[in-house]
Amino acid sequence: MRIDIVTLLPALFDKVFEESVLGSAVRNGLVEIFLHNFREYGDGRHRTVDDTAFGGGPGMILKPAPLVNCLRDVRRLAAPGPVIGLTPQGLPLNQKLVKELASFDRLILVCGRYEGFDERIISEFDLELSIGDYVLTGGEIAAMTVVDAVSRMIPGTVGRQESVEQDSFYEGLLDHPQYTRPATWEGLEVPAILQEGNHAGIEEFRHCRSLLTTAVSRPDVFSAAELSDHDREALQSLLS
Ligand code: 6GU
Repeated sequence: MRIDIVTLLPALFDKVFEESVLGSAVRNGLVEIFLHNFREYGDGRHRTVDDTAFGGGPGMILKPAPLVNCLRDVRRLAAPGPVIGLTPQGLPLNQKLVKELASFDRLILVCGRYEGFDERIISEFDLELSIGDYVLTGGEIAAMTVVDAVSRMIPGTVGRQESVEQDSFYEGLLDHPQYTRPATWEGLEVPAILQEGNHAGIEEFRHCRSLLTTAVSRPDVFSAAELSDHDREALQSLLS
């Protein structure tokens, strides 16, 4: 997958794309990332990219021309892909959207700074995305989040694809708790069933714990999950 990122702060991305799982996906060519600084398209000697708001108000607004001119050049660099603006007004990112985004061969991510984009920039976007109900100083950290979440859906980026398939949210439920050695630590025991070789039993135990954790900590996710009759019975017996 090719990901183009349009930003005023390309240097912010360096470490994130060099290190860890994402770094190795980049080195292995599973994900190709290109950074584009739209400051280069700014007006005048100072390469100005922002101005005050019409109608007044605090903060600076990103001017349409520099960003849109940059974006048009970026689009032409490769086969088309959705142009995604990162804004707090966008569609909230979730795992289902991440999976859909991972099916494209190319994504173009546009990061804003200052108080926001001039509204005429927005019509260039195929989609606006938000990473949650809080405000960041710019879209860069949101773009990193999108790149990270999408990259790990590409086969080969995460060591074993099963680990992706067992993630929180993958089947619409949160992950079950995990344990590693030692079996007893500071008096706390790993559940006995996990220490025995009964694979069907372990599956059942984990699935029940997923259901329970989801019901307790994310009732919104739980109500959206498709439960089987077996799931309902299992929960009933846990709660009775
Ligand atoms: Cl995508 N951008 C900004 N600036 N703030 C956010 C966000 C994006 N998502 C949540 N908060």
